Order: sequence, then C-alpha cells, then structure tokens
Amino acid sequence: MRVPARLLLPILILAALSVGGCSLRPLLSNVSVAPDAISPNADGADDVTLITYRINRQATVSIYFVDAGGARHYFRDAERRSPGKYTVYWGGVINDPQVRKVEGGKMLVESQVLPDGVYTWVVEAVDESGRSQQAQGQIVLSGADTALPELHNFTVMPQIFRPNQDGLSDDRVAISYYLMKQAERTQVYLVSAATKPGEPQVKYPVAEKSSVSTALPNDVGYHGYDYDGGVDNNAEPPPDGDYVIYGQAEDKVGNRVVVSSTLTIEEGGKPRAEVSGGEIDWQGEMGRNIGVPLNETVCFTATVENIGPVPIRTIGPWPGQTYKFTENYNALAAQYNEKSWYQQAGVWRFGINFDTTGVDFPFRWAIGRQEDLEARTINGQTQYYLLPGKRGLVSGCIQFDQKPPVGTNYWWGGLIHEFVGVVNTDIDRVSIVVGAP
Ligand SMILES: [Ca+2]
Ligand SMILES: [Ca+2]
Repeated sequence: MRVPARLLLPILILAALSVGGCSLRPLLSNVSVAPDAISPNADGADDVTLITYRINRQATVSIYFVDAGGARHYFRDAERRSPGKYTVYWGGVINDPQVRKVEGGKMLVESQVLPDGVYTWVVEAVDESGRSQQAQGQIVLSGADTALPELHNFTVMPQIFRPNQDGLSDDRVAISYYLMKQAERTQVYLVSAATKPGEPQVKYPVAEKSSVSTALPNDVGYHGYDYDGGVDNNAEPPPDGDYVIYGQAEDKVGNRVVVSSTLTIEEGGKPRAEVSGGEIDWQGEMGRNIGVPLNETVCFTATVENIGPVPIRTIGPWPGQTYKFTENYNALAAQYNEKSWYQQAGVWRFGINFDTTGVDFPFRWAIGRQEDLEARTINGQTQYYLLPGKRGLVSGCIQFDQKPPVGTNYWWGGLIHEFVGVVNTDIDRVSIVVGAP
C-alpha cells in the first residue's frame, strides 16, 4: 500500500512519540529508600524511611522486603499506579494478614512490624503487557517494637440481639475484651455478614462504655461495651440480619490486630406509636367540659396505633378497667396481686393524668385489648405485643370516690413508654367538674 506523502510526516511523528512514551523510557525510575536503617518503635527517632519511585506508564507496583531466610514480606502487593512520582513513608510495618491463636479465641494479625534484621527492599513494577522492572537495596531494622496489641477473650453476649426497647428479650449486647498492650486506636464495629470481599463495608460503630470498662480507652486492661443498636439515642439500629462484629486495636507503631464474633439482629428498630388522631372520646363531654356527680364515673375510649417497624409490648390493667380516683396502677397491682402491672422498663401503656396528681399518669391501661395483641411466651411468661401497623382499642373509667383537690382543672391523656419517655402527652385536654351526689 502506498502512503500519500502528505500523511507520511504525521505518521513518523506518532511513531516517534509512541516509542518515546512506551518503550524507551523505563517503566520504573528514580527509586530510593532513605535512610537505610530505621528503629521502628515510635520513639520519634529514626522510626521511618522514605520510599520514592517514579512510574512512567500504567503499572501495578509491589514493595516488599526479603528477610535473611529469603521470605518476602509485602508492604504493597500489586497495587495499580498511574504514571507519576510516588513517595511513601515506611515504618517497618507489613500488611500480611495471619491468623493466630490467643487466649479465649483467635485473632487476625492484619499488620505487624518486622523483627530486627537486615532486609533487601524491592520495588517492582509490572506494566499492562506484563513487562516488569525492579530496583532493590538494603535496609537494617533495629529496636523494632513487634509486640501486638492483642485482644483476649473477645466476648459478645447475647449473640441474638433484638434492639427494640421492649425491656425484654435482648435489648442490649454486652461486648468485652482484655487489651494486652497500650493501643493508639481501638474500635468495635459491625459489618453485615452478607458483605462480599471487596465490597465497600458499611461499618456500624459501637461505643465503649466507660462505666463497664476498668481501663481507660486504649489502655491495657478490661474493656466493656454496652450496645443498644443506637436505639436509646433515637437512631434506627442496623437492619435485621447476620453481622460480623469486630474488635480492632492498633498501636503507635502500626501493629494491628482484629478479633471477631457474630451477632444476629432480629426485630430491631425504634418503636413508635401514637394515639390515633390525638383524640380521646370522653363520655359526656360538652365543649371540653365534663360534669360528673360524686361517686359516679367518667369513661373514655381511644385508639393506639403502632406506626413503627417493631412490635411494642404492653401490660395491664386491661381496657375496661375502672379506677377509683383515689387509686393508681400501683394500688391495683397490689389489690389484684398482678406484679406485671407495676411499671416495667420498655412497656407501653395509655395513661390519664391531671394537673394536681402526685403520681405521673396514675391511671394506666394496656394499649389494646388482648384480641388486638399478639401473645408471646418469653422466659416462661406471657407477654403481649401490638404488632406494627395494628391498632389497639383502649377504654377505661375513673370513679370519683372523692373530689379532686382544689386547683384540679385539667385532665389529659398520654402514651407512655415506661422508663423511656412519654411519647404523646397533653392529648385531648378536658376539664372535669365533680359535683355533689
Ligand atoms: Ca525509633
Ligand atoms: Ca428487645
């Protein structure tokens, strides 16, 4: 084929450029490792060396150290690099994950400082067509701090976790370990067990609880964590599913250790409920006023709806219960010998309150009839739950066996999550006037 003369020159220039860009320039150049002796122990003197190199075309780069026995220890293992100049400090740490046994389990040593010795450093580049080039030299390590910040007896209890503030059935997980060496950083976190290798990990951190630990954070000693899934801080917990829970410690030099266990989250979520329409149907209400003769009753109905993602637990007294004005739920619990009617952490009840009360929301009822609820046996006892999306019908009466104290003007309803908070309050405020019989 004849090439027209006017195209000849540009073709020659392109050919020259491609030769200059690809073949004549070295793949790897300007390699240096200085100084050639370090003491990696984080004392501030000669702790690191500076590795410099230039890559002149797309390549993968490995940096490794060969010990006296000929074994390679990788600092960088075939990492992709675009053309350019690179500098990186090296403090004696290699990333060569190894599993080892420790007291109370196994640990993964993710990174560790190489022991004292004379090593051959190698910087090696391999381009896309498989051509490789390397540079090497010697480096001496002395005074290396190779002790690992081991985590012993990493314990997760229980391993099935139901973070939904029902006050029962595993609302919290206790996590603990014993740290064997002062660390620079420690962390405990969850990662979904469905995460595949190479996929980005979503980490759910768990905060250390100082009142459980006997050592200060990162110090040698016993460390405890009390995990609620974040629910107590109004956050949604991680989604239901299987998780790997990791404990990780890294010291100042870069020795890094990871231990792990498993955790399953079931029925996790921030419970939410509301009084439907913010409304109480007060019997005999006339324009926010109710008149009632002494010894007679005022009754009401209301509906509670579970608008959250998790079942919510409730206890009696049951809808339909009449309280005397001089009683409260504690008095009824004693009178009927129903221990479950006292306040319990995590249960939800509908309450009626008034402005001169001594006990906050003295009149309380379950948030639904038994037929509105699901009965479950937990630790040998029957518990009642209003399931997500379900409504419970509440009703009750207060019999005015005496007149409320002078100054009692207002009455209102509330939805109480016991030992957590009053979720809805000031519902449908009315004035009740108790007259002569
Ligand atoms: Ca040093
Ligand atoms: Ca629970």
